[in-house]
Amino acid sequence: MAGPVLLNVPTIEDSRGELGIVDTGFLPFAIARIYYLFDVSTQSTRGGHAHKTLTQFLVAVSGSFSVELSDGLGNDFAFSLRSPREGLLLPPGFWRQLSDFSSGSVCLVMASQPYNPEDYIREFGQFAAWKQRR
Ligand code: T46
Repeated sequence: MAGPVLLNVPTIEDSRGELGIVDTGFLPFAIARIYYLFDVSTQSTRGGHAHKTLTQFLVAVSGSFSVELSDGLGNDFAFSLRSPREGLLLPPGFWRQLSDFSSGSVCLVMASQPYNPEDYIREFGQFAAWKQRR
């Protein structure tokens, strides 16, 4: 899989509102777990870790937040998620920090694997060293 990328989520709009669809085959992985961040203080920062093998798709289903990424090799990426009509496809091997949550925002995450604490690297130096070894 290539680097992190924004994908447009197919939607259907009618007089009642809009419906976003993440159907089978839309993502390049089978969804094994869904979780969401809500009631996040506008001052809070989430993340501060990398995943060794987990692929994710993040959607701001309400409000907005920022995602800052590092590949641990000197390349940084920044995304502003502010629409339920798009999402960030995030491959494994990126340090991430989520911040600038708007009041009432919700970050929905679709993930390729069940929760596994051993998939996390929570210290940036260890992450950078792990990337160098790959
Ligand atoms: C990520 C960002 C965007 C579980 O028990 N099961 C789970 O499925 C998850 C996701 C978390 N937890 C536990 C682990 C911690 O004790 O919930 C607590 C908070 O998790 P964490 O500090 O990892 O939360 P965030 O917001 O920093 O990170 C989460 C995801 O963990 C991570 O995969 O990419 O959201």
